[in-house]
Amino acid sequence: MNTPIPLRGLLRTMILLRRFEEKIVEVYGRQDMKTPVHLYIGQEAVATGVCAHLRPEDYLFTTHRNHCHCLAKGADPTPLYAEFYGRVTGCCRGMGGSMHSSFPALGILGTSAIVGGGIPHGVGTALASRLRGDGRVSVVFFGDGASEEGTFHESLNFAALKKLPVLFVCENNGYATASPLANRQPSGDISRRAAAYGMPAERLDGNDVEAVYEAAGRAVEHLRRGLGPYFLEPATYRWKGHVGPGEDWENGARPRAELEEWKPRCPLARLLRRLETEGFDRAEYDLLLAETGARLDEALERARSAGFPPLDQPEHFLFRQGEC
Ligand SMILES: Cc1ncc(C[n+]2csc(CCOP(=O)(O)OP(=O)(O)O)c2C)c(N)n1
Ligand SMILES: [Mg+2]
Repeated sequence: MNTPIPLRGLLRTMILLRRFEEKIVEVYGRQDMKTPVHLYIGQEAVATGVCAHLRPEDYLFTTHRNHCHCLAKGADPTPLYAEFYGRVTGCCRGMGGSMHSSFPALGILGTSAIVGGGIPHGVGTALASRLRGDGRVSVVFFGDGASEEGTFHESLNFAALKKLPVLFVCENNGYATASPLANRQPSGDISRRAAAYGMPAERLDGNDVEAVYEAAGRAVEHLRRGLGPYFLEPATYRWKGHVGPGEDWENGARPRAELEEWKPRCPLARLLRRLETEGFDRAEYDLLLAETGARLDEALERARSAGFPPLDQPEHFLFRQGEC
């Protein structure tokens, strides 16, 4: 790629993603955020590096682990937090919880917590873009577990057949709930299956935001040139448990030593080290952390102080025309 990688912009996004979720960890014990939360801490380089190439009108589909994909696409933190608190100002008006984020103005038409459920949705919007000739691309984020669903194969086959502008991003974090990949698949190489459908498929280090940015750049350019779908398989690791703010070794779901092995590979620390070799000042990083933290504290408080949905008004459940 000839254009320089916007490292500082990527750093700002990664700090936002990390601090957004750290705040959830901080407040979750108060028991007033009732939604289950599937945290993304440790995987931030993937959403950051991919979404940096997207335009506001491009479509994005994600999963139960969706907060950071939405933020990286440009979502406002306040309606996300408000949704987690079940407030009327939430992105689903307090009726969806953290697994169903929706920001139609940002091309996030709705999120499915059914594993693999977002994959055909992204193929559908890509087909719509092709028929309309509107130049939008679709990106679908999903986990290694979703590659075991039938819809994964149906969707990849159809997208390749019709040469649709859809980027499949399989975030291989090595686990589906408490099941390690090695116990579920004969070969851990998911991208080979995508390649078999006749699309470019790359495996990469999902904790290296520069590598993700470059691969996603190649992929999105391929889509925009009308050359058909593209598949990325970034390898990464989630620091928190499958659901909730714990770490999943306490309950025997995975070995603590494995988590400790991955922590030094922190994608944010890695980018910071890289920037420091170019003279980036640590004080600037600390300032960014503090500013982002203060902004998120405000968002959290604004979210928590809003009212609950009017459960006696059935029309509250209906989407207004033009909302999606
Ligand atoms: C069709 C379906 N089966 C099972 C579940 C329960 N479930 C929720 S998340 C999950 C694991 C998903 O693993 P993966 O796709 O790798 O995503 P990750 O949680 O690692 O981000 C399972 C089995 C579900 N939501 N939908
Ligand atoms: Mg997984």
